[in-house]
Amino acid sequence: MPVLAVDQSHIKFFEEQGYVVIEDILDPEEDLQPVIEEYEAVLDRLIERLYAEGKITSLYRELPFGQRLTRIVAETGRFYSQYFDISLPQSGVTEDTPIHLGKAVFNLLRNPKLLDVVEAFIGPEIYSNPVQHVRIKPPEWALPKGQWDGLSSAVYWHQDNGVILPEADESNILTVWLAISDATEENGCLAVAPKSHKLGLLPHCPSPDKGVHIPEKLLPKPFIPVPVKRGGALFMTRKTVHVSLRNLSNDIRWSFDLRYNPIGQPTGRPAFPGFIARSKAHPESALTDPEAWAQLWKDARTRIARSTNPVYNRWSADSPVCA
Ligand SMILES: O=C(O)CCC(=O)C(=O)O
Ligand SMILES: [Fe+2]
Repeated sequence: MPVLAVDQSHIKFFEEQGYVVIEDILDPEEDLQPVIEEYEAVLDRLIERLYAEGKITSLYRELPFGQRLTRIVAETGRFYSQYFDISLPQSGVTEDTPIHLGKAVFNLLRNPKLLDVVEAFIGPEIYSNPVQHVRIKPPEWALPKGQWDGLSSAVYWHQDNGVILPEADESNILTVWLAISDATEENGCLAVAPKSHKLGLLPHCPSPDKGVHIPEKLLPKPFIPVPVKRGGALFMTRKTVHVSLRNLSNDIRWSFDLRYNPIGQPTGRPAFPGFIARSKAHPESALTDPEAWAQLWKDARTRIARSTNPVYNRWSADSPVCA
């Protein structure tokens, strides 16, 4: 029997502090390598297209993944986050908005070692919440100047509860921030405000160059950086106040932020598809087919593209706290 990565001391710390890091959940070779290889193919296709369009001067085949991505971002002055992301953007969705829906990612979302740990937090009826992203962040020097993109730039202070709809305010959504590369203070790991999950939902302000964020004057203090080694994860409640630090290193910082909630609870983004990842009561209800998962997202994309983009945000920039 493999040893479970989580124990009662993690759960107790999480309940008291609002976050906990658990290392060595996933094996870099067995669990992460298939995901990395899938993304290498995504980057290959993107680079070949950019080269054919004359937007870059080389295919950069000799460079490792992180340096290759960094190079094309720096050379073209553009973000490519949406080609890699595993969710749709919150605005401007068209029938061909890129999204990555590969089998290795689906297997990651339902990795049994990961779900064993999730089960220790939220129980055995586990729904994969569609509020999920991959963030492959190039070094800050390489990013387009004067532009902000939540998947590539540093993210401002927020609670995850603040970026979903009120329908999910009572849902027990667990954030699982999984490190694919070692996340350090230098390359932009997250920082959290311990015990901030006891403060309730704080006011957030929407802003085009900062995303939905908590205004500075309302921030709980102190905060502490939370490095995570690849294969480990930071777990947070939906009310834990957190931020990501800037990537001041010379390589990418790669993470997935996944969310899970007990089956039946609202996800906070009803226009997006989640799925049953594990059910002890009805094991046969779990989704196991990667194609079916990909199709759920493609259908959602078609639906959104043919109507108006839903609103995902409850906050107003006109609120006095945002002044
Ligand atoms: O990875 C980041 O930079 C931000 C992640 C985040 O806010 C989250 O996982 O909820
Ligand atoms: Fe977050």
